Amino acid sequence: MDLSLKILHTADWHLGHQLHGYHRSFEHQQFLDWLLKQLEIQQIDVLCVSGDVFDSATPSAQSWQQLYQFLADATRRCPGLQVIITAGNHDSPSKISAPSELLSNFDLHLIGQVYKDEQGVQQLNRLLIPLKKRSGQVLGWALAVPFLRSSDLVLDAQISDGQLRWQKAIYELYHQLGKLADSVRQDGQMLLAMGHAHVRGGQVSELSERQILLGGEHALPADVFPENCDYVALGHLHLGQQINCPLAMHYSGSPLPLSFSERRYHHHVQLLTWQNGQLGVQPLAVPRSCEMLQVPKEAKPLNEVLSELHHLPALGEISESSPYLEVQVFLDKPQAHLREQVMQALADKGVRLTRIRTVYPQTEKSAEQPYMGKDLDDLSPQQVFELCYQRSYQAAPSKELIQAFAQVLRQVEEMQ
Ligand SMILES: [Mn+2]
Repeated sequence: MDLSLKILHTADWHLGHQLHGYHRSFEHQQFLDWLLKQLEIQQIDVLCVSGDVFDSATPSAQSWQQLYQFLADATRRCPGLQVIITAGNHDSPSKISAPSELLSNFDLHLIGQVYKDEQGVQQLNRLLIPLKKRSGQVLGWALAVPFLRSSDLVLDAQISDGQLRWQKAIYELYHQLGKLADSVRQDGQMLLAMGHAHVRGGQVSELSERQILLGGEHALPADVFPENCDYVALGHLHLGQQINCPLAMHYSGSPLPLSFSERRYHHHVQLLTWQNGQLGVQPLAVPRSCEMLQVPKEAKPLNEVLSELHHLPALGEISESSPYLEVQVFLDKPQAHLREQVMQALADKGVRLTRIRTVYPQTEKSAEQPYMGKDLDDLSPQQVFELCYQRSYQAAPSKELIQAFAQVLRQVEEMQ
């Protein structure tokens, strides 16, 4: 009898995402079609999506339809398939949870938040989900933990440091869940933890993770996850990567680049095979359906840029699969009709212009220098904060102030 369990770990789909105004639904559909094929070919038993299934807390009807259609196709073509989707920081906890009662009847688990009873006591058992083979046999357990907001946690008022208080509460939640799992787990059954967080040591992308974290300040230590886990399936960082720690802890990464800074990522999903108490981990590369071009490779003066653009192949009409293009121009002063000139050069090129990045010469050496020539888009909120502070007080903000800012930023992020 085959006693292996096959799990696909993915995250950060960001359905409904737009890149500089261009809808990504075609690319998402290509990914979902590919994923569906993998579920069939690889005979997957469980699909885990570790947060940020949607790009926004108010997904459009089209985004919901895309998700529901996928779930309908997946369960029809792979009878017995189990799906576990947790909410990320981009998702609305209540919207993700809304259809969960209905969908759990089909072994489709949408976990938006940590459920609490009328007395406000956490119902951790609702986050513990048996991992089943398609035949129905339980071969493991998942701690299906969504992105954790203050309202999900039991915060210890005795701890004065906000960061430590938050970390401790997350540690407690995962460790209580780990114990709960151990109380039901039988010999040879796998334990998988899901999480949507920045774990210390993870490499972030420049732009699209909304840099709520300051130099790792608000990153969680890897030991918040219980040591009895066989695999930690993470979401939030868009670069697929393994965290250097004693546990097998991986970010699957997003299946498609969500900003130009991610254009060199090799996107993949993680194929996990649990057999005889041993775990095999194998990345499966996700094909990219739309190219991301940057022309020139480095900012150049306008005449050279226009010449390079003229030399691009003429691909004709723009379609939903046309490459995206970012143009980089070096200017010594603001240039009138810049966009028109670029658009003219691109008339028959069949590429989608996302943005023109203008770079100006760096004049004086100052604390602002690292930011010179960058657009506001290029800066994280804390960089803007530091810059404003620098301008007002001619000094860098203190570490405490930076931490306080990060805390406020996190609260704002949670409210969105
Ligand atoms: Mn996220």
